[in-house]
Amino acid sequence: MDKKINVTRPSMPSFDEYAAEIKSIWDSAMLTNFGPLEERLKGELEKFLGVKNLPLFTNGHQALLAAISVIALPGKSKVITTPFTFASTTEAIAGAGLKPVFADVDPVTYTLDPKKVEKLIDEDTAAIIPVHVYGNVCDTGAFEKLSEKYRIPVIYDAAHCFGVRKDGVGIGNFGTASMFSFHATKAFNTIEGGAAAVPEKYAQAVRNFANYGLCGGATPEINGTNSKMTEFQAAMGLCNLRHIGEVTEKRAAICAKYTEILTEGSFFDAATGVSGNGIKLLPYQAGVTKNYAYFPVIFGKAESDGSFTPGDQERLVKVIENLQNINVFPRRYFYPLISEFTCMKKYRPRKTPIAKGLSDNVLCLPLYAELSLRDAARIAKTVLR
Ligand code: T4K
Repeated sequence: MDKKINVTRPSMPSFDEYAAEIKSIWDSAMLTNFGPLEERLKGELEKFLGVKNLPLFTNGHQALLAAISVIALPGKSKVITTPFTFASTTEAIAGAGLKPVFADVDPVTYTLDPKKVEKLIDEDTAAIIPVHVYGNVCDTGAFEKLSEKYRIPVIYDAAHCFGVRKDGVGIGNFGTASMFSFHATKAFNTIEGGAAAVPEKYAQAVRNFANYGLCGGATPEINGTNSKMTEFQAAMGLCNLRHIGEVTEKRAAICAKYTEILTEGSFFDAATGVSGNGIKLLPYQAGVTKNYAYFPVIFGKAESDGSFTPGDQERLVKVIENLQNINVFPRRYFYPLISEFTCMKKYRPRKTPIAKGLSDNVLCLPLYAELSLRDAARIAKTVLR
């Protein structure tokens, strides 16, 4: 039996490196509540991500909830967002007491379509929450224009976008705020963890939100929760950050191997990711430095002019079966669409056919630094066959 290969496997430092990093916790006896390691990691991440204010959280979901709670326009009830994402995005909106309104996505990048968003903006719109899904960068220019025109904050879910830059600018600088996830399954992890890149005027309130809204005194000025990052999480982050360059290079090499084999023997349009082999891969985005967080494959019909229609469930099911037969477990991120969840029915979601086509036909292949190129080749050949 081949060894089991999951969709991902966390990058970890050596045991000795982590043990050395957590040793100081036994001297300080600070386990949590904004301890010295959390403070150090915050500073190092601000530098690495090229952002000024990055309050850290126990997970990305809580960071998004904090950003929405502090930044969304008060007295308004709706947030326009994408249904093609992980449950967290919509649950953070609902958790902040707001109603998610779903707009469709762009067929090439799978990110929220600003033109479709504009049609849904009304006087009740409290915020727009696009997602840089799989590390594909949203149309930040168009969202900036919408934000200025309607005076609505844009809060990016950048859970998949750790370390991504656009035209040399850290992705956390776009929009009003951006949330990052440092979950074990992400390109960079603090075991669980997350952060919100926010402008100065919101920085203290967002940080306080993680500590019941307390601002040093005994009486909170805002409602909050308890979502502070612990010292053990911060220590893992400090170690993992030392190796991020090497981890990203390994991920890039695996993506290159997948791409090489999956597009063999037919045309491949890198700009759209469409290959004549009946698949669409992530598109190339000019000026964007990737982090190689995910490797989604969409199955469907490719035309020689580069157009692509998602839709080949028979093949998708067969591929999953064949991969499982060699002990490989890809995942259908993100199927079903969030708007199809039973708990979303109460919001009466509108139809989003592009997102639906992607969701029904997507498969994320295993991607993590320790995956060998030999295994990647074996997986890609199985998909092609
Ligand atoms: N927004 C977006 C767009 C997101 O994708 C996410 C999280 C969030 C917001 C929220 O951020 P966080 O609050 O999580 O920081 C996983 C992750 O739990 C989740 O963080 C992630 N997105 C989502 C896409 O995937 P599952 O339920 O698929 O994870 P699980 O436990 O099935 O793990 C997948 C594979 O990874 C397993 O086959 C085994 C392997 N694994 C997993 C863990 C946790 C390990 O080898 N070691 C581990 O410690 O949700």
